[in-house]
Amino acid sequence: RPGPVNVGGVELQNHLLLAAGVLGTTGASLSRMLLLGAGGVVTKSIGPLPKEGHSGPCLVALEDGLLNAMGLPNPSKEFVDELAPLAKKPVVASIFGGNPEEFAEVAGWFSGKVAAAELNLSCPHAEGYGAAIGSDPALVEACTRAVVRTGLPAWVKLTPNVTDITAIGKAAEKGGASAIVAVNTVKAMRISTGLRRPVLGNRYGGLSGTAIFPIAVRCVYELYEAVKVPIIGCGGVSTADNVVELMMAGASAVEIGSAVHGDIQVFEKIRAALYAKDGVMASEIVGCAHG
Ligand code: RRO
Repeated sequence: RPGPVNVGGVELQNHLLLAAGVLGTTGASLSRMLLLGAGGVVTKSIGPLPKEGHSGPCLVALEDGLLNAMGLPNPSKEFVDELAPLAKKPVVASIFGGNPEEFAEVAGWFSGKVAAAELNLSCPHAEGYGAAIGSDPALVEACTRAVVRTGLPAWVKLTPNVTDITAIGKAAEKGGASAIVAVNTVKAMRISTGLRRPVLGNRYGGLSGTAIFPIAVRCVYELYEAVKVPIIGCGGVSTADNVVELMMAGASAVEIGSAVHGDIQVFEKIRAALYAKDGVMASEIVGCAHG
């Protein structure tokens, strides 16, 4: 079993983190996930103004994943108080904004209160936010730099919904990112044939879960060849073998989201399997599928 794992300027309890969005809306649920085996936790994304989110249905379970269009619901600055009981814990604040100034403002609220900021430049259905910014290398670089100036390590979460994810990763690195998180959800849609209308209130949204795991592997593999900063894999991880596979592609740590919906014990289970016997030898396996 490893001691603390340092990734992207954050000391984690192990290589597994709770992904943004899932169970990250209260301090109590974040604390609980740390007690249940997560090595670190990422909050639900917080933005410059309170936001209600989209009208429902917002979350639909599919055969092999989840389809969501929550619509960035968040209480904005008020959320900072939720994290007071978690001081010194491996908590990462997911943040979003519509421009570099807004990113800097929100990051400033969390500066000194969390271990890092994760820039959400990747929500697939957020007009003016998320992937709208995260597909433009110049904006990615500027938003990253604005957060770095607040003093927080900046993790940058990328969208898979671009032609060349390495160009975006390089822009984040140029802006001073401490780590790259790959990936957010895949833009997707389902239609109810019975109701003759889209299943989501917002019509389209983001697909997560097992269905997107191969996309995460491909993105991490491509990024590992393009950047030097650590990569944190995310997308459809539900087993210890998935964690090892993403590490072989190049991930230094892994985030888990949808699998927590089906099984609150998933961190404990994966951790037990991953560190059985001699434990995962991250130093030997990270990136070993290359070359
Ligand atoms: O809130 C959402 O609808 C949402 C966000 Br902010 C995100 O980054 N990714 C996603 O699938 N949904």
